[in-house]
Amino acid sequence: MTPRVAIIGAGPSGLAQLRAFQSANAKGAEIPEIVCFEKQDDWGGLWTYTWRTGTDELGEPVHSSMYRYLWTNGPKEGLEFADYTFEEHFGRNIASYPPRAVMWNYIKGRVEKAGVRDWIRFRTPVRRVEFNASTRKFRVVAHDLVNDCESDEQFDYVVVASGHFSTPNVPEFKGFETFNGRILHSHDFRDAREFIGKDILLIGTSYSAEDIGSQCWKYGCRSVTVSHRTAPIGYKWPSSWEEVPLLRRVEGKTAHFKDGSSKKVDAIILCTGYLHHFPFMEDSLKLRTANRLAAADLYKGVVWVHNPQLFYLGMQDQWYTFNMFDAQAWFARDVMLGRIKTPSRHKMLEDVAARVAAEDAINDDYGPILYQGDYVRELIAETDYPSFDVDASDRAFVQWKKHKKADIMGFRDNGYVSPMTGSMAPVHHTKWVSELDDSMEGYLKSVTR
Ligand code: FAD
Ligand code: NA7
Repeated sequence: MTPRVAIIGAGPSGLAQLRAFQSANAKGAEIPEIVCFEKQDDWGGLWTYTWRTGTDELGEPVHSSMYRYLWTNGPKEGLEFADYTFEEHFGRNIASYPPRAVMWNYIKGRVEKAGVRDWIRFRTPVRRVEFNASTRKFRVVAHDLVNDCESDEQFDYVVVASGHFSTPNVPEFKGFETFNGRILHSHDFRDAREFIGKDILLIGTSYSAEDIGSQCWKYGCRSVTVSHRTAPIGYKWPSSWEEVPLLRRVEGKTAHFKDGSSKKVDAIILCTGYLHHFPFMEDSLKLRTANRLAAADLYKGVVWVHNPQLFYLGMQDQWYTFNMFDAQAWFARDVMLGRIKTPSRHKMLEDVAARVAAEDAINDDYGPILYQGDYVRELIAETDYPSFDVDASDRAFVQWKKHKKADIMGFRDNGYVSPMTGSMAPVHHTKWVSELDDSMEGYLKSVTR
């Protein structure tokens, strides 16, 4: 009987898995029957924009955490598909930090070309995955939201590609229940213009804090205060920014910090990250990991060490994204096709431990980039995923980091060399600080500075 594969999610990771199987099939390989379950009504994962927050029109938690005016926070040269370049999609090279709509178009372009949309059941969240040790099959229960009915099917393999930047981590601080302003998590942030003229307080010091603060500053908030638990971000911020220690309590509209200082604020945005959240996986199959480069219990960062018929894609903290998901999907595909044999559980656990130790030994800002570049290099060497110049991607990331340190509001005005074509990206026609148009048409206008 033809084996059956269930893929959970049609974001960049799930789509990488579809493309991996389709490309093997196009080269003459027999492939399993594929069913991809996707809870949203379109593909692209986080890159689909919705104005909605909370629950959607069918009562599902809204997946996307992306917001208006979002431009990529890292260079596109770190995520380019090796089998589908930006030049192929847009007919020319484009600048290095595309806004969300441009990225979504690029993501869709590859899978439209591959013709895999029919493998996806949209508006169908997976509710339950169980494994039967005697039949060695998974039971997958999914909910067709439109017709409000459940399916209950057996699969030989399951690939979890449901993302991990969607379920917010929401700490509470003393006085929140009586705060006289707005409190939200970055997952629910949508439009910086809401905060024009306001004093905002951000908790957290990672990408969401940096970018949401920069957005609000760019669109005209009055001040940005960033509160840290561990250490300040430390970039050269504009004059209306300040970095302060951790929030202790709020009273009325006044926020009090650990060092005794205080500030009156209109809104508090919790940029406190996300939870790896898999309520649909039975306990023994559930990934429990921190947001780190070496995710727990995943051999080669992909295969569930406790049951190698189960795969998790894209569960690491991410510098590399799309081409890393591809490298993982090609690897998972080859395990499922029997082209790659997984070692004993003991050896797989050793592999995880070695990755954790290597990550723990990193001691500078650039180490994580090179670590993840090495990981991508390792995986692509083991499959027929097109080889590419990972060094060029590493270099783009290293330059990106330096550009941020030099000018946090200007780093997006730089361009980098494509690891796929070797061509240098043009600079965008308008400087990021004064570019208020994030539409695809606006971005692709061929006006030069
Ligand atoms: P997701 O994109 O989250 O896709 C997961 C999919 O699974 C979704 O479509 C979801 O609906 C579906 N799903 C979830 N649960 C179920 C279920 N039970 N049943 C069926 N379907 C389900 N990366 C970059 O490279 N550059 C950036 O600039 C960048 N900016 C970002 C900005 C923000 C605000 C965030 C939150 C992330 C950003 N990222 C960025 C990282 C992002 O994680 C990746 O780019 C990418 O979207 C991850 O792909 P994924 O498929 O693993 O997960
Ligand atoms: P991250 O990268 O997981 O960062 C979370 C931040 O939140 C980090 O600075 C944490 O501080 C901070 N945090 C977490 N819990 C708390 C509490 N309880 N109190 C104070 N501070 C806290 O999440 P992001 O949303 O920034 O980025 C996720 C993705 O979205 C990323 O890939 C981007 O591309 C967009 P810590 O340093 O641990 O003290």
